[in-house]
Amino acid sequence: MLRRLFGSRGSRKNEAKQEIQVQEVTEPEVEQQEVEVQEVETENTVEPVTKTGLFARLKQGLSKTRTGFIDRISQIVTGRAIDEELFEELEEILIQADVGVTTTLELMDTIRERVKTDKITDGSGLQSLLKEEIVALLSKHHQPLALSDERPAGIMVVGVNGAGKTTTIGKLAYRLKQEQAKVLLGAGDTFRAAASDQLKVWAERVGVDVIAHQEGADPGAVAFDTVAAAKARKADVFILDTAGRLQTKTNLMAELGKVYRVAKRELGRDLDEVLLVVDATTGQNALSQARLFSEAAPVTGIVLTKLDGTAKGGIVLALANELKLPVKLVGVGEQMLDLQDFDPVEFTEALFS
Ligand SMILES: Nc1nc2c(ncn2[C@@H]2O[C@H](COP(=O)(O)OP(=O)(O)O)[C@@H](O)[C@H]2O)c(=O)[nH]1
Ligand SMILES: [Mg+2]
Repeated sequence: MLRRLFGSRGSRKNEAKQEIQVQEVTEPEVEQQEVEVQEVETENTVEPVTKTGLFARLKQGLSKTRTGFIDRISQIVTGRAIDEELFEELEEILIQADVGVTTTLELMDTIRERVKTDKITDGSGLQSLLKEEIVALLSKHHQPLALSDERPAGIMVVGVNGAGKTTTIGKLAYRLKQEQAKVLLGAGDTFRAAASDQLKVWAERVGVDVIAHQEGADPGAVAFDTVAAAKARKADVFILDTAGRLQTKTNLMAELGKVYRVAKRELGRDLDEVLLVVDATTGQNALSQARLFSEAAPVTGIVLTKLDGTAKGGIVLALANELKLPVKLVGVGEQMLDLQDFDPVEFTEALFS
């Protein structure tokens, strides 16, 4: 979970010093966050402590889904013999948790098969089997967030309005900064002045710079300037925000494609990641968002936000199974530390524990 995207490099520390003004503003907050985590755990080295802290946050963030999904499964399987009625009840819970009909039916087929071949006869065996099959399903197309060694690395963030794009960028910038990376943000949501203000607030908190234009400006121009500035300032990574748009509005989707091409041309290669931010509470619509955004821009992965706000976290299974796109990050709250690498085993563990 704490996989580093960037190694810590001494030379970057000197560069970071040039941004001293911004850092002064933000350091108290950053330290506060760290203290919070350390209080949850304790002792010795920072690494295991923080890791346990992140797992606790993930568990906490998944508590609604655990109650509405996994706990209900525990209730129905406990002390039951396995029969068709139990399978049907399980199926119903999966569908209600937003796993989706297609994925539920596939999952249930596998489970029915394995119950036979593994000669499972009791409810607790069935639950262990389900857990194993969930890990297998989530691992199918799994790929972590990956930034190449070329500098600057480029990330573009897309999605519908209110999905959590800007918040995700803030959290991701925080994390990269912790890894000693020099980060530059691009305020590509030029629809409303409030949108770039929101990004600036995050930037100030985290202690990174932002490239922004006036309200109503061409988002392609922001993309161009962001990449050019990232190169000129020798940034390690830039993250480009974009305006939210409905996947059904074809002209706006075409504009997104243009913004991507401008960034790509100026960078001289494909961006490292085009992250589609999806709100976990939107249910099965997430699948349609993923399909149509992928047609407009070369989406490389999904960020699933607001898992803390829903009992229907089963959507992650539908996304992992029905799209060729990996879920790369999950959002489990509004704070800086509430963005985590998606790890199939850890995620399932947090869900079942
Ligand atoms: N609870 C919770 N809220 C989130 C999460 N991610 C984003 N939000 C909230 O969702 C709202 C919309 O987020 P924003 O980043 O502005 O969405 P954008 O329109 O896609 O840029 C804000 O109030 C965020 O604080 C999350 O993982 N959990
Ligand atoms: Mg936004």
